[in-house]
Amino acid sequence: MNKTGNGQVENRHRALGLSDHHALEMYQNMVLARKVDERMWILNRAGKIPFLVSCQGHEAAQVGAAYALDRTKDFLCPYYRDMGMAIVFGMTAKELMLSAFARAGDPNSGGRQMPGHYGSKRLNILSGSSVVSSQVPHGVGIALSGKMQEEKLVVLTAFGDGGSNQGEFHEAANFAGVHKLPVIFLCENNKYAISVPFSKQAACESIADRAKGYGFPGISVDGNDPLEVYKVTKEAADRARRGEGPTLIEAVVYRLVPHSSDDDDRTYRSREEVEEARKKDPLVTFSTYLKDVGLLDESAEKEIHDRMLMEVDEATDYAENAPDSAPEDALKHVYAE
Ligand SMILES: Cc1ncc(C[n+]2csc(CCOP(=O)(O)OP(=O)(O)O)c2C)c(N)n1
Repeated sequence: MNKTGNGQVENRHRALGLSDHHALEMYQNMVLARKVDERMWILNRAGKIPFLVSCQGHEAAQVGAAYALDRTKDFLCPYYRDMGMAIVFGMTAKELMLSAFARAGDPNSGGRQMPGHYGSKRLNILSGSSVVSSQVPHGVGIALSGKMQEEKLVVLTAFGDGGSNQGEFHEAANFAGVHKLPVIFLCENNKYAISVPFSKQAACESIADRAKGYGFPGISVDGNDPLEVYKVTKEAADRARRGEGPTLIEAVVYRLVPHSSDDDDRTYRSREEVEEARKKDPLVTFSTYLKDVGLLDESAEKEIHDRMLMEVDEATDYAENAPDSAPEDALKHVYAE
């Protein structure tokens, strides 16, 4: 915690040009992502939804980064954990639940994609495939198109530490560096690719180091701090809009739950390690910051949690009772008609 000369906690969000309203809204979005995710685990264990990949522990990185973009014209090419980003770009709890239940009304794919494959033409979110890092060259393609059409748009594409070892990432980064494309590569480094720890994935110290080889800046930040992530992403977006090219941001986070609803993380990491990481849970640390600067107290915090929980309850009931996709729609958009 940084203190000013008179002993008060430094108001970091205002220094970044974020109003009090925006700081609270960021927190609310993080809470909503967490509560939707927690409900999805319960629904999965109750046998009501088939699968989930969780955003728990990544919310600050996702919300902080998405806040730094211009939602009226920028694009997201997210990966399966990026629920917080999808929420900031306008996806509702109802829409997320329709996707989890694979209902016809799911705006991501009408129930045809796996959950966590965010996509919405309305919200400028490009649908991805399950192949790790395939969204990265797609993002670079949109950035190229934006540059050619002089649209001043920025694309943010996100992936994990494991994803940063894929050829797609390296080829896309190289091309974007050569052509100075308006793209932000956001690596959410949670230190594991399923069971493989970072030390067995890469010999470099930080994923941010990789940017140097492609001729653009690489920055490593504390991904548990939404304001830090906002700051570096805003700088990257401003750089991109000025025509100065890409930036690689490594947001160091921790995945607080198993890789997916089908994983048992007790086989590859100790409970002590997970408990230690929970002390830096971004929801707790950001709420402490908001209290320290006088924006939040216990009752306002409870009000936000209760309101978000009610939204999740309504979304769950709505999606559970919504109609399934029609079987004849399964091949829609797969083959030319
Ligand atoms: C090309 C490819 N290889 C393997 C997989 C299986 N797979 C799915 S997620 C994953 C781990 C990815 O880890 P990371 O990029 O670190 O992201 P995290 O899930 O930890 O956020 C793997 C290996 C896949 N989907 N695609």
